Amino acid sequence: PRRIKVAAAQVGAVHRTTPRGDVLARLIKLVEQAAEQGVKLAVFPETTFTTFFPRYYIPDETELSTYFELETSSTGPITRGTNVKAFFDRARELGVDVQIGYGEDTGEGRYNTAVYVSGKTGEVLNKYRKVHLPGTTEPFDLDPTTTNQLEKRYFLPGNLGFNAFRAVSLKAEAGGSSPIVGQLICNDRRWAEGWRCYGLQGVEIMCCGYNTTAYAPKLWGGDQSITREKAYEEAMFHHKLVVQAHAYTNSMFCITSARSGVDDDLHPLIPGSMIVDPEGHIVAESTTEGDELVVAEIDLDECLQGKERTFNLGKHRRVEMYGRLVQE
Ligand code: CDT
Repeated sequence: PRRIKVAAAQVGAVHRTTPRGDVLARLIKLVEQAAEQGVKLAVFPETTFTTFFPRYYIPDETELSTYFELETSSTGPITRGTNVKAFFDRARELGVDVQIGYGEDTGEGRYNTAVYVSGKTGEVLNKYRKVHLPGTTEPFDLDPTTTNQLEKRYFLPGNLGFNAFRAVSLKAEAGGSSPIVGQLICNDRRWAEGWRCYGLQGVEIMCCGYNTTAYAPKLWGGDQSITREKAYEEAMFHHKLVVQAHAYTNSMFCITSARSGVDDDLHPLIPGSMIVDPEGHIVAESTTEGDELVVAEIDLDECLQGKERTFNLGKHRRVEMYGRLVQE
């Protein structure tokens, strides 16, 4: 067996005015809880250090820049601009691998990014920039109660592709063979293409943080009189549907981590942080909308059945029929 204890580190409400120091203290507490429970990998949400700012129209560049970490290396650690180093230092002290999402500013472009950092060395083992940016460039309206989705305004589409990597930091835990890991960010999980790119690289653990609004009829379209309860139910249903289905058809575990709760007392986000196995079953899930560590011990050997039989991609795919997938 290749058993590893992993966690989804769900993070509850973070308001536009919440000081970063407060957020960091909460994140550090989650890492400490993870270490206490013997967790070796903790996956944090998308844009974890701040509120989910793309829901706001922010014309003031001075404010907008505060939601980003300034980084000039495409693979290097988060080094400048803010105080997030304390989080990575603590994870390293405790020996916990972390994936965490944040707004990345390279000086030339801004991206919705997640890094995977080794708990053994503090090195960034991989960086991923969100490929599928949902929403619009212009706000639906300027009503402060409207949940906008301005990722296309604030970010460039990710340009690093879907590159799997070996989490060498987890080699010993994984029976001497480092787990193959993939990264997605929020809306990416709804698109089969990214999952398949990772499936083809033999990924065993998919890490995916998200901010999924629980009520935004202007974003979704359709019935504008939908109740809050129904919208929440639908958002949870689709989240689980895509994660469970894609984990199954690509024979991999998936750790999904929510930024949840009601931001600014106005903008609800679904929880639903989960650990899903390669047969598509939920093995652990969050029970609150607040900060919560969702823990499970997983055995990577469970990927083998799917990878070698039902979804043996080398054996059963018919690539000569798939040309349309890469046409405009
Ligand atoms: N952050 C993010 O990508 N959110 C989108 C909003 C909903 S689009 C139906 C998501 O896919 O969860």
